[in-house]
Amino acid sequence: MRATARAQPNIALIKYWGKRDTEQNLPAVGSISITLADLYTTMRVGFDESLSADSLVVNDTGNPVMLPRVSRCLDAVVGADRAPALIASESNFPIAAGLASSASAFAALVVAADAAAATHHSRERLARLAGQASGSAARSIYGGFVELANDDDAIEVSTLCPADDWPLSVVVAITATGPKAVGSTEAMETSRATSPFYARWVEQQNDDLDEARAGIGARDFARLAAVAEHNCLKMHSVMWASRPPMVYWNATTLECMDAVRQMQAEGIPVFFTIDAGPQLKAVCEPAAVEAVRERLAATEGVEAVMVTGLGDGARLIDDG
Ligand code: 2P0
Repeated sequence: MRATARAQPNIALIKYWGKRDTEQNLPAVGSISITLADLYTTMRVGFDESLSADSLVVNDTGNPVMLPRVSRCLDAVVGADRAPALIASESNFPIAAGLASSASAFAALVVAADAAAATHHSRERLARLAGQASGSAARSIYGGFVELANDDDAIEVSTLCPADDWPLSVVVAITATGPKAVGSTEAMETSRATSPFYARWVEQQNDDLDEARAGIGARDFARLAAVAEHNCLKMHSVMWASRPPMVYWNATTLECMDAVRQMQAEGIPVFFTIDAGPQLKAVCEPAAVEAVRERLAATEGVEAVMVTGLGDGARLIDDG
């Protein structure tokens, strides 16, 4: 009745922003992401009839705030009549700072819970269960370039291209640590309800998905770079025009963006993307990774840089 799973965060190149059903947590748009290799969350789940209630430990500290969401996710995987669970998670990167820690956490959680309770759900079902808990978590069930298709009343998640087939590198510039001011769930609802650009954002998403899919299919870096930067800045425009406005960037985020622009002008194959937090993620061809790492590390205000390749989906690492 115990199992441990590991999952990596993913970074969306074509972003998920907005929900069409908050009850089932269904996204309003499809998305395409890359699953990372070297940042990860390890999640241990043990069901035990002798416990009186669920408990959650995150990085060695009790976390009652996240517990209800985790308990609901376990109910969805195993059934509400399950035994209480002891859940412990550890991440090797800053959590709740726009690095998609909820994605790796919930992807690892559903895989661990499924093994611990021997429910034997399919991968597709595990992706839907992870997505119910946190939309982006559905994508971390799979590795490489992953598409979350938003069709009918369900989501379909699949790998477009395995990590080894187009091995890109990612340099994450940490510009601030600590939790963000507004969580994504709330921020998306504010955008849906108030941003004058929201309807256009939803309307145009399939065009961006088509373009990104074509770029990935052709392994065309410049084509993917152009649509990914466009989609990222469009999502942030939706946020900036919301009421209240949501600006997740800081001055260093902009310095990093400028550094990427300079590298592009020098012919270095790199592009940026930014999520609901101040970190900038630079995606580049592996031959350029050292130049990109050095340039971002030397950018004023950058606290740290992390370098990673692309990796596999969530998996069981211990089923005993
Ligand atoms: C993404 N983000 O596609 C986008 C880009 C942030 C910006 O998915 O409410 O934590 O739990 O479904 O998955 C972050 O949102 O939101 C996110 P919920 P989630 O990666």
